[in-house]
Amino acid sequence: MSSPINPNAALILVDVQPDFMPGGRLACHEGDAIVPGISRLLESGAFRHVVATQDWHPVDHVSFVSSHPGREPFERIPLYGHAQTLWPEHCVQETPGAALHPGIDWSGISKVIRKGDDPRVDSYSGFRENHGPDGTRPATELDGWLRNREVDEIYVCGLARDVCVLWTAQDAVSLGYRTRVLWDLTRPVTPDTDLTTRIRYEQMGVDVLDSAELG
Ligand code: VGL
Ligand code: ZN
Repeated sequence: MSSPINPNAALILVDVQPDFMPGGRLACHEGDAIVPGISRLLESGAFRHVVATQDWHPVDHVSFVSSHPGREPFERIPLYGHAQTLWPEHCVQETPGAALHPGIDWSGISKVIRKGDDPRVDSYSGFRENHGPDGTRPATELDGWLRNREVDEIYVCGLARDVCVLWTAQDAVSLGYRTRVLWDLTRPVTPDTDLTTRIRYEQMGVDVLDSAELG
């Protein structure tokens, strides 16, 4: 994997956390299968800039079904004029399920972006929170951090392929980054919609490739 990857490219590792893996509170289908490939990619040193996002919720977070008595997990409700999925409690701040996955050596990464810590607002994308009570989507530090380093190209992977990876890629495209998703290093919450998910990436102008194609 030693490769001619653009030195102005960044790798964004989205929500590689135990709660999104088998045994976790909001397990993605085969979520742990991405861990060895991500480790290899980090060890290869192929990317100058590596950023991890970390889903990081307070216990009373608005996205938790436990905050909405009488509702079922995965039900969708209207919230601030948009649909909000009610998730099982996951990635509660300071719990083991919210840690960056302990099977990966994170020491060489450049930046960690924590998201979803406002109890009133969900946050899928690494770039911007979801819509809040005032109708805006507040930015995280990610875009500014990347621009300060003249990053113009982004490779995204992690969890989940149909939620946070998708929203992160979508924002990256709209912010003008050349955007690619490393498909084999992602897994979905909902595997039955995988084909539609893949088409959505392609329709937004995201290159879909496998990590073996790097270099
Ligand atoms: C995610 C649902 C809720 C994700 C985070 O990382 O894809 N999905 N919070
Ligand atoms: Zn979450």
